[in-house]
Amino acid sequence: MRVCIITDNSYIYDNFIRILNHKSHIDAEFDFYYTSWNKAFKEKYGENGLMKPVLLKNQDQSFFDSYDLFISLHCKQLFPEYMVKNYTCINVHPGYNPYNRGWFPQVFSIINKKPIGVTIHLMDAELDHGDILYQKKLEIYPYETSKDVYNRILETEMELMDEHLEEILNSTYTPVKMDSEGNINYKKDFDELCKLDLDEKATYRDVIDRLRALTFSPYENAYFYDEEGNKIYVGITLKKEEK
Ligand code: 0FX
Repeated sequence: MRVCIITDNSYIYDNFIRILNHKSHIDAEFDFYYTSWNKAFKEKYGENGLMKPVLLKNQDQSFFDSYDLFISLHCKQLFPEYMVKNYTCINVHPGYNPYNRGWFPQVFSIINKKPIGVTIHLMDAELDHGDILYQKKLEIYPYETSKDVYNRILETEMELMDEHLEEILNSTYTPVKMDSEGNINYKKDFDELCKLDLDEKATYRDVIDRLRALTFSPYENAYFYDEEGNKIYVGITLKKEEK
């Protein structure tokens, strides 16, 4: 069988290759693609290396017909409706569907306390939607920032892929419908969170949660403007006492 993997995340690409190297019994050919506008990948992998650029909406039927399975491992592109309706497409999503689907799930889970984790699901035409194949919930600890939680999510994604790859390739899974539509966040919701209103009244608990949800070095997320109009970025450091 031929499998098309599309990823825009280096950690995931490197670790997925490592997983495949340990599974020499697998009888499948894998082609790897990144999103053509991903500049970092273009610089790293060029046009004709092991990874190739692709723009899914510009591909013709012969491209899609040449694969038995498509897997999105943190792909920047939305898969076209034609593709998800006619081919088996699987998404590895850094969130616990149906909660906080969409943009940066752990950021929203730190704040709204909805479950976080990893979901591997069949794709349909809606965002981070479709029958669930595998899931793992993770806890968020009070001393963690968005980055700490995200790093554990990535590790868990790779663990789930390692555990279930053969079943995914052989379609020996049992898809389960989402029990509700859950909720969805967009980039504009994240951008709103980043704007701090210095006059807003809140508890320390809420302020610490908001700041840790937005702390992800080297990104500059939360900010306010000082009286001279300077934009001041804010992050937080949390440290659990060593016992
Ligand atoms: O690999 P990924 O998590 O994102 C990719 C795709 O780019 C994205 O479109 C897709 N929805 C996702 C499943 O896979 O990497 P990232 O660099 O976009 O984000 C990783 C984390 O970095 C994010 O959870 C929060 C943090 N971050 C990212 C950006 C761009 C920030 O805190 N601020 C930012 O401005």
